[in-house]
Amino acid sequence: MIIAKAEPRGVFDVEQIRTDFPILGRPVRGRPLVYLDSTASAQKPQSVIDAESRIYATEYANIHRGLYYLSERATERYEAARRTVQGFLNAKHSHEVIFTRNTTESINLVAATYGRRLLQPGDEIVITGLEHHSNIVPWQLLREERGVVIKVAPVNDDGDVPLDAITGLFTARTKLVAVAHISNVLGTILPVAEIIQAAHAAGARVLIDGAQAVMHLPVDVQALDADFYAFSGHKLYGPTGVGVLYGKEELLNAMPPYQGGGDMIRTVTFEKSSWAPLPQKFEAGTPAIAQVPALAAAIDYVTALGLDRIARHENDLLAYATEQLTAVPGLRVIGTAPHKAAVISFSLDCAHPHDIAQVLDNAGVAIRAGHHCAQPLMERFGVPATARASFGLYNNRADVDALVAAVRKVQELFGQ
Ligand code: 7TS
Repeated sequence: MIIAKAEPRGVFDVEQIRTDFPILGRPVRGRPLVYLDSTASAQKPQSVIDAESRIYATEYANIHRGLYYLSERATERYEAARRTVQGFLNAKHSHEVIFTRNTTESINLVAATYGRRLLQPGDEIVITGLEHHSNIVPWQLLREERGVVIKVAPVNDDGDVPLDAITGLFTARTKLVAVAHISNVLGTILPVAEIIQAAHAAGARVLIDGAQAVMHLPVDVQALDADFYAFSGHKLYGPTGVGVLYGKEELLNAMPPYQGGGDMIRTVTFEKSSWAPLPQKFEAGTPAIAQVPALAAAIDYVTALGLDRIARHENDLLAYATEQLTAVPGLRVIGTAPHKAAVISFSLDCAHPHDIAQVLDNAGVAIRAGHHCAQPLMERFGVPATARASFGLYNNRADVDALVAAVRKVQELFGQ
């Protein structure tokens, strides 16, 4: 008899997982912490905290330079982490993984090198109306310097950007398409595989801002055929101060260095310098020596849990939270696209988002209120700000219940 190998149910033990995150055990304002701001930055499991402190305690020295034991060990850890990221993104080569400070720096790197060297005045960059400022402003700086043209694909009332809203902007001058994989405000998941395919057919390169994607779904840069893919460690349960830029080898080789300094050169004379090969060419100066291996520990952590299972857990929370919140009178959910990650922006007709966040904070519930570094998107929806609850792998239904109870309290306090 053949027994079908069923997907184990209930093995995603969120209560057990929560014990991996020491901060979730601390009270806030005398109440258990309900952390619903993972979109801004995620909390860290003990294994990540340990990985970073282990480097300082046992294996710390500057990398790539010292011909002695500790420096060799630290260099090995750093380069092993690069291979971990390579595997995580399924990049073809480890030298296609560049360590940066964060997503912001990864995008600025592309704008300052690929943009400055390879784009001409009049060339067009297509973005969407739901981008974070870090995928808007670098292109505006480039526009001031190089005279490139920025075109913006509109967001519809659901918070979606249909494929044809993007491809409809393509012309013979379109050279780069730079889009978020997932919106940090609305949770909308953009059809990046289709966007990349269409952009390539139109002769354009594509940068994906994956800051909000890598923690919610598996990413395969080769299957996507992405030209550039950027993310931050701190949103992926990893340390602050380290981010990643993936770029195709041929593109990275064609690009000039981003910053000049130590580690990125082959030879230096006062007349002329030459550059180190990838990835060093883009990693000038002493990098995040202790944080990079801790990012690898974060990747190991989410990989062991399984991104598919994390996504299922978060989708369950999203559905539950959406149902509960929409039952609150006067509450408007902003962002109702069919494909969404576990991020809910909302407003109440009786209270400003800052008031909502403050009342929730008194109940120990941490949410974000503001424009979320997406001011054009706020304008699109005609609101100055939203309240935003976002969920990570460690959130549970009790967190949703606490959120909804606190939102109902806002209604009581501010409503008629
Ligand atoms: N792109 C997206 C889609 C983001 O959500 C963010 C940060 C960034 C880029 C920039 O990431 P950083 O690590 O370089 O700062 N988003 C948020 C947020 O939603 N609330 O705080 C930061």
